[in-house]
Amino acid sequence: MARHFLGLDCSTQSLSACIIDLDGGQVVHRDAVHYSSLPAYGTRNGVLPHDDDTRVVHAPPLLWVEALDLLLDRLSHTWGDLFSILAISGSAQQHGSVYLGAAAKDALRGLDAGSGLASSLKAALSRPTAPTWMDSSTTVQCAELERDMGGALAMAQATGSRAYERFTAAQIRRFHQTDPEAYAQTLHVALVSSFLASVLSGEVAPLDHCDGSGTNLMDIGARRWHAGAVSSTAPDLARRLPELAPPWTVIGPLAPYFEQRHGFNAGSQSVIWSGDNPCSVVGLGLLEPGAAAISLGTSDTYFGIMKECRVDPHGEGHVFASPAGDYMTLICFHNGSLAREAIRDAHGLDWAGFSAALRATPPGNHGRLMLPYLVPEIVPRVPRPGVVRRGFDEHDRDASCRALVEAQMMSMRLHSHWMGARPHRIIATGGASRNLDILQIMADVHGCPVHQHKSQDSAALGAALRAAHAHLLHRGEAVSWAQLTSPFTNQGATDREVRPDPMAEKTYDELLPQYAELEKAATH
Ligand code: ADP
Ligand code: XUL
Repeated sequence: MARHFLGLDCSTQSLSACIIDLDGGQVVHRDAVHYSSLPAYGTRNGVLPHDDDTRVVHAPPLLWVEALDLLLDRLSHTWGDLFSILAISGSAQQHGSVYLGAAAKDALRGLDAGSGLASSLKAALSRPTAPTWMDSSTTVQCAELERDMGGALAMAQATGSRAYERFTAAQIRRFHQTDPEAYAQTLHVALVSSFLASVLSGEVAPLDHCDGSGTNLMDIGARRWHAGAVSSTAPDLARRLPELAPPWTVIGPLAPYFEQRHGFNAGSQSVIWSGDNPCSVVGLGLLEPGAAAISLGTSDTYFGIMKECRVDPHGEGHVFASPAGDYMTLICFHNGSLAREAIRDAHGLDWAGFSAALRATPPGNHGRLMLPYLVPEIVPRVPRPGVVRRGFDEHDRDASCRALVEAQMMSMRLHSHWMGARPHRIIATGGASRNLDILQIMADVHGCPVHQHKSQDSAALGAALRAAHAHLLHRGEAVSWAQLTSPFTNQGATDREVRPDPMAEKTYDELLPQYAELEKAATH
């Protein structure tokens, strides 16, 4: 019988699934539920609008669990019997936190197949919404945390990153400060990944080391909670945090709910979840230093592998534990796909029109530059939105589209210097990686070939591969990451490689210092 594994990806805008056949070395099914198909939760692009403060960006956890029921229902119709799935793991948007109260343990243990996940878990939450990675409302708390840890660099050396607004520590601190009663009612603080793993397991689940690295609370070298960071974040936090565990941990069998409602095998395993960027590392087969990956999802991220832990001296980048056991570097840009969509929509274009505008303008855009901070930016740190244009105005459609994408790519090149040698190859993934005109600018700015990953869902694929890896290890079988991932990630005949144009490369080498100057003037 074929050995099937399911990977889920709870991302900002959708929940997706990827089923792999391990022996056939291929993805056998994919499906997704976009959160806009659950309008009762009132989200836009997967998050809740906040009337008073645009820096506050939360999402309702019950939306994610209702999407899970919907997706699993769909899978049993569009793919077939879920009985053959041996193990499930997942990938989730990083940093976001879910707050569970006294009723959580019983609610998780007693998930009711008749009423569904959302109604079974309603009473489990001590806070109805979860702050997400898009939230930038905690600048004050970041300063307080860094002060307590002995400064930004000390924080980075201890936890892999300086204090960041979206990281879980600052979010927990703000929650405690603004709503101490609800904090007191909170028995468990989960991350999105460990919350959904808890639902699948029917018990409070551990958090994997990779997603733990996105909290500012984990000792990045020792991979355990950092006592000083935990105690300075909020009172009695230590007992509220999940256990930390390696990314190949089998939590146990799936909760009976999933057999009763969705037809899974009672012995099917629930494997620890991880963050979406760490899962992409596996899904892209990025196991050694040298190549970099760029994910063009709701956020744009730039990441690579590092053998030993070396933090960014400027404090802009992060070091995370990697799912294969060593380290990964990561930089996250807030103005990613939604900024591209905003400029596209402002000029009444569709993606074909946006691409046509990129093709109608030359590399370097005649020196026209943009700083595209449509929302507060993470890197460089820009607390208040503001768009800067040099040499054109907002009505110039073609110049705007090119200036935006060039800015995004130049910013990635500029802010990834600290990672060391420039990559010899970039692997592109995420929703916008299907756009070859964007990938051409990526190749030209970075001066190396860009490999378009076969599919845009490397995070869900990575989760499925992690499920297989944990399952095999649990059975005592030797398993190498390279062997496991290569049938799924090797470049095949259908993949595209976008090569840099030497003239364009030269243009960008000359333009980069000007972009850096403009950025410096606007952000200092
Ligand atoms: P996430 O995983 O963060 O929810 P995805 O990786 O699924 O996001 O990417 C979704 C984004 O992909 C959309 O917001 C959209 O802007 C972008 N996208 C989809 N198709 C194209 C295209 N042809 N060109 C550029 N961007 C695209
Ligand atoms: C990474 C980050 C985002 C989220 C959402 O640090 O904040 O990439 O993981 O995808």
